[in-house]
Amino acid sequence: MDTVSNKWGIPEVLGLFELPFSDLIYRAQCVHREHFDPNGIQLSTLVSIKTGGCSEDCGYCSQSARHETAVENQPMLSLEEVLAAAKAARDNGASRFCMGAAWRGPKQKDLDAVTEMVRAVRELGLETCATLGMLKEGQAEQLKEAGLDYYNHNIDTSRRHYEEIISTRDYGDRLDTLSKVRRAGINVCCGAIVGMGETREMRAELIAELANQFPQPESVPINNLVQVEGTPLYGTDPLDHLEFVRTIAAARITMPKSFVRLSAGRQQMSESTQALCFLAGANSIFYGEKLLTTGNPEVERDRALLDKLGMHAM
Ligand code: SAM
Ligand code: DTB
Ligand code: SF4
Repeated sequence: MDTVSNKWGIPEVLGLFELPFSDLIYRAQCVHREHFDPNGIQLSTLVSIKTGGCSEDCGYCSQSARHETAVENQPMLSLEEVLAAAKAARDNGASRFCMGAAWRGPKQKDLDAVTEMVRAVRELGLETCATLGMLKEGQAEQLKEAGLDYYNHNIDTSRRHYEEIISTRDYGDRLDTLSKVRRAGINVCCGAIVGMGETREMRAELIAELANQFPQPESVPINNLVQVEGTPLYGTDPLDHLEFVRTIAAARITMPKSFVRLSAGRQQMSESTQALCFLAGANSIFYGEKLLTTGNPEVERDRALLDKLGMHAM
């Protein structure tokens, strides 16, 4: 890292990816142990508060109205439904609750409903996160007012690869919403998806892009593409699992104080790969049988895995 500018260069991040695997994991472990309890993991439950029918054309997404997938459109959940899901998540041991909506961005009446949800979920003692798409002037402030802890908005891929994946918005639109979130004083949750046909260099670029945000995002979800039939990215060559672990390690080393979240794609991973991700510095998972529209390991299986590894929820 350039200690004057505090910036990570792309060759430097690529250098991390190219380390012998043991050296990379050792570095990631050292950094992780400096800032976190290495055996603690945050359990986060995700609920889709509005599903399908999205006007955007993200090539990975089951919820775009432009792709023919098996996902059925559903109107926004009621406050009662969201609260019931949040209570169940808390009773199962989750400490964080993330609400996702298939919107390009929220309309004012949508946002009014979401702010009510945020208030109610927070009253249960859960950390709150929302991911609602692009925000207009003043909307982040309303979410902050309601007590929202984190806003999730991913850069998704490297700048150079972006237009291969999405055409209905650009990288600048993403960065613009992120700066609104930051200005409103909400913690930033910003990460990416890998396994979308990008090169290793592009993975290094996207890690550098995340790490060079100032301040760094407090929360960094790393998703492995869940391939959904009917989406343009269905059938892409899957990413080698050890390369996924390397991506987690690079995120941990470059963003030492951030929560690095092993996000989508866990259902397709062996327990050993997941254990390597924890060793590489991931300290949060999605917990509960469903992500937004796709599957996630069963709660009992995750509990058993954490037990086997001697890890505890935090
Ligand atoms: N519509 C909003 C947006 O796109 O910002 C919020 C919800 S969107 C589904 C949240 C994030 O989920 C996306 O930015 C993407 O990173 C991730 N995601 C969506 N579909 C995925 C898939 N099939 N595999 C992995 N991650 C996915
Ligand atoms: C994030 O980075 N991953 C989550 C959350 N933020 C909203 C979403 C994963 C979605 C996986 C595909 C699906 O279930 O539709
Ligand atoms: Fe819409 Fe978000 Fe899916 Fe893109 S990722 S199609 S914006 S729901």
